[in-house]
Amino acid sequence: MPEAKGAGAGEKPAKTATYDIVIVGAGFAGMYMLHKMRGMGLSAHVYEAGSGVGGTWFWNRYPGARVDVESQEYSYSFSPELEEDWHWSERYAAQPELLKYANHVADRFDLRRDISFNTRITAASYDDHTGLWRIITDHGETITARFCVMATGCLSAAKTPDIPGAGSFTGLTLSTATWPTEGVDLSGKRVGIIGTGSSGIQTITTIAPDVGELYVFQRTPNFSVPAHNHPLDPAVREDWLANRETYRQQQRTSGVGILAVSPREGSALEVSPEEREREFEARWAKGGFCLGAAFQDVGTDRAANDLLVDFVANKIRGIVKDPDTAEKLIPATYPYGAKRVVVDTGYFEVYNQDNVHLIDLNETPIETITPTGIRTREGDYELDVLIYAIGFDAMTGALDRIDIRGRDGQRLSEKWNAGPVTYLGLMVAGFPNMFLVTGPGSPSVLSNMLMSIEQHVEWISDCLRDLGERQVTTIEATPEAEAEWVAHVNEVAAGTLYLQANSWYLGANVPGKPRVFMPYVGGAGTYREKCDAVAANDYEGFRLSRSETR
Ligand code: NA7
Repeated sequence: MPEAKGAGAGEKPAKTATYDIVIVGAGFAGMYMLHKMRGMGLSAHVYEAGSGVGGTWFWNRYPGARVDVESQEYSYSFSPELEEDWHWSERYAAQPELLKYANHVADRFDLRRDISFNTRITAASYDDHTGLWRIITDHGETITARFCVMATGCLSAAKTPDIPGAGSFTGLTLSTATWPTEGVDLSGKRVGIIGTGSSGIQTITTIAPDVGELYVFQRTPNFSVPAHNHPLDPAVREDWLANRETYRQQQRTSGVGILAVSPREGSALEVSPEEREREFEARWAKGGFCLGAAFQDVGTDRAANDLLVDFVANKIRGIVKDPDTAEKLIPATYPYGAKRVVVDTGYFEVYNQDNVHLIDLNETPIETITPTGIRTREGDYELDVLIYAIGFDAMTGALDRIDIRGRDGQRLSEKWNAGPVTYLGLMVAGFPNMFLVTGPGSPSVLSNMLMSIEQHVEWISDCLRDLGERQVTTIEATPEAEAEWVAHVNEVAAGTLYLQANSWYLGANVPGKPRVFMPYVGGAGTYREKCDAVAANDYEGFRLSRSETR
């Protein structure tokens, strides 16, 4: 239980609290972490900037927001009863249903009583002397905890527009990452949207039928595959529940934690053109990420990848009637999958509507945002509404926005000046007792996030139980283990085509951010084995110690 600390006579009472563990963020990671800590009898408290649970699915309420992993796979596995009671309505759940699910979990496990909402953590510093973390909220509260778990999300720090004139627009400005809760009526409006990642593509597809005119400002075309979303077949649910244990185990040992991806062995270059086409077609018809796993070498061999690029290019040409528009929509400068592939519901089709206009920013760059719209090199677009769908400062942004200081006052953002370094994506040398959930250096965004969140939360929980049993108070990654892991993460990435695109995986979408490949691409199953082996081997690569001030 928290200990309330009193203020001296005449002093303004400063709110303070002490817990075993402070958890930052009440998304799927923070919620499960809290549940686990409670189950272990530890005092834990969650601080959340939003007014409710759900993280990504709390904030991203833009029209058409939808998960790109099959619903039953993108859900918690830790409670069979939860799985049995919850009914997903669609193959790919939409944001309102995901948020409902998050709220259902919060209710079911009575989580809210240990969550402070509308509270942002602004600073967290490690006190070398006491061995405790001192955490500050934007309400001026100070919290002390031995352990600090950053469940801050990989895509939670939205970018702010860095376009000249941004802010001068006098119409309605919206951002997909902070869409108004009450929704927005765009019917009949002249709408401009900047950005064609997942958020942009889902928004464009959904609003195109309603708006008056839609101007899509595209800097880089994205690979996008059909979701073939539909109401979830009850037979799929029954099969999932009947084989739950097997499927969950398969997820945990697989490469990305998504069974529907169905990776196929063999090279795209070694089969006949007919067989290759058949495989691509079957996967396009199935929908979702499985297309990228059609052959083993699609992610590692540019020649194999080019065959898939050609296949998708022809699909786009087949859908989009205007040949000039079709060519502009075809990604031609980077391999398939090197930027996050979008899973859409009729995206390319919207360009056949008379009211949808594609503006290729490579041909006609934006010169400035004006009070009435957007000025490109070719002319002015008058708008009623301007939507930014420009992405996130991924993986490190949410942590950078907190003033995190480890031993000797070292700032995390300074330590990460040349790119994030971690041991296993779980801890950072010099920052004892601070855990990251799905941090850089772990499979995170290259895997099923729910599965990777569970893996990290369970590893951290087991670790804390072990430390408690051994009366160890401090765990810290060694600089040597950290350096070795970072080298391994880089080495594995270098064997892939990921480095051939300017993606947010590399930090390339944020001006000035070091170009470092952040997620671990060696496979979620392999990674899990490594984490388990480290724990079994007396926390190899970590330094364990007992402080005087337990
Ligand atoms: P993304 O995937 O980073 O997409 C952002 C888009 O915005 C992308 O098309 C960018 O073009 C574009 N962008 C960003 N800044 C600008 C400027 N200044 N001018 C023009 N265009 C710009 O973010 P999302 O929110 O769509 O998706 C993030 C993830 O969430 C997604 O991958 C899923 O995992 C869920 P660029 O490609 O940089 O040329």
